[in-house]
Amino acid sequence: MKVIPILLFILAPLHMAAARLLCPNVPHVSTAIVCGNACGTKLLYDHCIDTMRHGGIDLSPSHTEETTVYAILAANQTLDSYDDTLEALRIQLQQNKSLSGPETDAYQGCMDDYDDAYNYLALIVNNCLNNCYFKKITDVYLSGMTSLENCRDRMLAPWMKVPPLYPKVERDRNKVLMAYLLGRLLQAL
Ligand SMILES: *C1O[C@H](CO)[C@@H](O)[C@H](O)[C@H]1NC(C)=O
Ligand SMILES: *[C@@H]1O[C@H](CO)[C@@H](O)[C@H](O)[C@H]1NC(C)=O
Repeated sequence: MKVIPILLFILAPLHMAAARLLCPNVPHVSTAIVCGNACGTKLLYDHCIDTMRHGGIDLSPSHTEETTVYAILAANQTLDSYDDTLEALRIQLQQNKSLSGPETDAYQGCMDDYDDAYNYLALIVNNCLNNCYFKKITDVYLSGMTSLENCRDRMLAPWMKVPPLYPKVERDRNKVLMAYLLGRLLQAL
């Protein structure tokens, strides 16, 4: 398991998404504009709008937010989603007496994959987005997405019984994809 020590210094600023950021030269736009710019398909666009609605953003065309706020919101929701999956993995490992050996290994491996994915994403929120530092965002996102895909592949192994956690992993991949697309807008500025 890879460790990323720098990120450990703060988790509190995750809650700053609600406060308004002031990153220089970042445009303030409506939800429709930011989602239109980030997403190349109608499916993703609708998913983006849902993410913002769920985050409590005012969706009216006249309401604008700094693009960073949207990116933090999507990343923050993804972290919450990862937490939910990690908890479900923990419950399987601790309470499910019918897991086979390979299934136990797969779930244990996924715990490590998710720890990595979580750390990469926390790094993005704390060190990049909350610091108005956008240069490395897509690389870090891609590393985190690779960790999730490792877990997805474990879930798809032939010896896995209809894996109860597979839908959560798929949900998380959709969420992190959205957060990545919004982060990419910032890196491209
Ligand atoms: C994301 O933001 C919400 C609302 O501000 C907060 O309750 C939640 O704890 C945050 N998630 C994380 C992982 O910090
Ligand atoms: C426990 O693991 C078995 C084998 O993978 C699975 O079929 C079952 O759905 C799991 N039970 C719960 C409560 O998740």
